[in-house]
Amino acid sequence: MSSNSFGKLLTVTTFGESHGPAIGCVVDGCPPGLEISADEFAHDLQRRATGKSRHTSARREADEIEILSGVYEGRTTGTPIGLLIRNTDQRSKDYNNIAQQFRPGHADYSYWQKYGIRDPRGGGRSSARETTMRVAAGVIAKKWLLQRHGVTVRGYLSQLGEITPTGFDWSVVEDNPFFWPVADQVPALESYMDALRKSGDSVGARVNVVADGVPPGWGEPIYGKLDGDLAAALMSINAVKGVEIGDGFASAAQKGTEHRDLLTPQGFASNHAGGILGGISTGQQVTASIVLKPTSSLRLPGATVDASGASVEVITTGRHDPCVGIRATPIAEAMMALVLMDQALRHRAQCGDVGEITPRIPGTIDG
Ligand code: EPS
Repeated sequence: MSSNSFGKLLTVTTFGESHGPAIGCVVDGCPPGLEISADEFAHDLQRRATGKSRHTSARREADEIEILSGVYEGRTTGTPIGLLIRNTDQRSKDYNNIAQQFRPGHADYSYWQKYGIRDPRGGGRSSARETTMRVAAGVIAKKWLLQRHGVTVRGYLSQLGEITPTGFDWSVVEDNPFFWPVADQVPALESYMDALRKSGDSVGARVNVVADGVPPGWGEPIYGKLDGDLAAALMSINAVKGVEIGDGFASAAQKGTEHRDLLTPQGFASNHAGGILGGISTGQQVTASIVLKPTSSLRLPGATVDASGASVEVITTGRHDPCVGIRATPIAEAMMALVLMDQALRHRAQCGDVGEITPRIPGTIDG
């Protein structure tokens, strides 16, 4: 299968299936000298992992990273960094009954039509399990961005079904299993998810991700725009159905006078553009938002066809997420970090000798 790699100067290749012996990735192009140890991957991997609350899949994976290459005495050497995680809690019998059926809303049918063969155990490569290695690779990018440029990337859940935040506080996002920015709403989210799980249905969600500290100049017009790369990277996350940069689709209803971000010597007066103009960062916060579809593996029966083309009703049993978006915040952060690091290296390669450019205004006023 091709197209398992992305990036230009920092490339990431992921491999492995949800129920295979292991999943892994190769991160190539990381500059030498970055201190990194296996322990440093645990935090983000655990933020994304299943089995952390009753609101996500009950599969329990250790998600322990083995560094296979590219690191010597705790520092990157500039050679490809090989990372591996062994799968330890597959329960492939959950998929025996549906191995010859196509779940509605799932990639089963389209993978079958493309390859004429598929690994039905846990969805193979189309499983959310594939996102694990994106998060692992993202740990390297987050660390490099912070050390080299003071850039931070963080995200939060900005919609769960029809529920939206009633306020905003970064300090509570990591204190609840949803990455939700309003502490008072968490009990309501828990009740909503409990009822949803009981009903056997699933729901969609939205995640916002932002990068602070990105300097102006990152991004390559025309075909390597920063927003273009972000859109592609975020859309490549399994289950993502929509991506917005800045005000995104809301821009359709805006007037130019409302949408444009006025420039002052003290900084931009607003940030409707999401920190990107002409595909190049402006020095403002880079903002993106993604929508993940409702999980398609449902125990509620649905019409489909089987591999012989006969009409059947499919029921999916097993340990599924009623809302895969609940675990998506670290994945979106990782993809944004990887794109930013790639673009930072590309900017250095072409424009590293340009020198100081004036005038440079700070980012967004009060932003
Ligand atoms: C998934 C189904 C469940 C989840 C899995 C994603 O796995 P299983 O194959 O065991 O039924 O647990 O998520 C992970 C294992 C993970 O690490 O994210 C699916 O169909 O996408």
